[in-house]
Amino acid sequence: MESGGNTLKWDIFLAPYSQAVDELKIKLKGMRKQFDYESRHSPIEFVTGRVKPITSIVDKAKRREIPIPKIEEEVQDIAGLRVVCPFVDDIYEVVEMIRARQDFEIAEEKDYIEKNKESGYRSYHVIIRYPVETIHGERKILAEIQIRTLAMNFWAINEHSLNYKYSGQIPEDVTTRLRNAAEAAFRLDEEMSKIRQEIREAQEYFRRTKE
Ligand code: 0O2
Ligand code: 0O2
Repeated sequence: MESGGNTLKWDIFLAPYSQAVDELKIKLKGMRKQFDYESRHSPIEFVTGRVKPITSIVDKAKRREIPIPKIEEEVQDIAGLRVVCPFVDDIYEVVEMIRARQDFEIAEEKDYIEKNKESGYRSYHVIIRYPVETIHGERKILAEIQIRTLAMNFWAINEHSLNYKYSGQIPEDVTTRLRNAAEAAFRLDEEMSKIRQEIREAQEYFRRTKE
């Protein structure tokens, strides 16, 4: 598999990942819809998904010294899903729902909420082994589901842009500001959790007045 020359082989390699992302988006959005149908508060605000761009796969493999044949096992986020929740408690509710599902297996869980990353990053990652039905039979691929609050998401997408801008070498003063911002986001989540019931009642009132 070449990074530049042979795009057709990459297309074939990535096809089951693309199918998995499409299917998982439908399934995870389906969970949200079921809460709507039952007029219950959904722990899911929104769901997004993407297949990792070829250049990012190749860069990551090079950085980690992963040989090409090992990419499938060692680059776990080629298929990536993101579930964004209003409150921290919702994250654990979503994790429980994911654990209870019968249509895939959990390969690994990484809790970066209890223990955030050095950068300040917070999220809960569930790596799953997902069966994709292909014209050649079933193939199990790895997919990463990142579950985080709106505040964690806001921080992560901004930090990600800065990392891209500075090619991973963010200046020290910006790094410090980002760590402070991560703590502020964490405190915002804590405060919002404390007034959660009030917020829910307000949303419920708003929903009823729209009907
Ligand atoms: P709805 O009704 O808004 O839930 P798709 O193929 O359209 O399902 P796509 O093209 O991959 O999804 O888009 P993307 O960027 O992954 O976003 C998926 C969904 O998340 C979209 O909703 C976006 O509107 C929603 N979304 C993305 N960012 C935010 C955000 O910051 N806040 C909120 N509330 N929603 C966001 P859909 O699919 O159009 O459906
Ligand atoms: P992308 O597609 O650009 O987001 P590890 O060996 O555990 O350090 P690994 O195996 O890549 O690293 O897994 P990790 O760190 O659990 O999860 C990888 C993904 O989590 C990243 O994908 C990011 O999406 C997200 N992530 C992890 N740390 C950070 C961080 O400090 N800031 C932000 N914004 N996101 C983070 P990639 O590979 O960066 O690719």
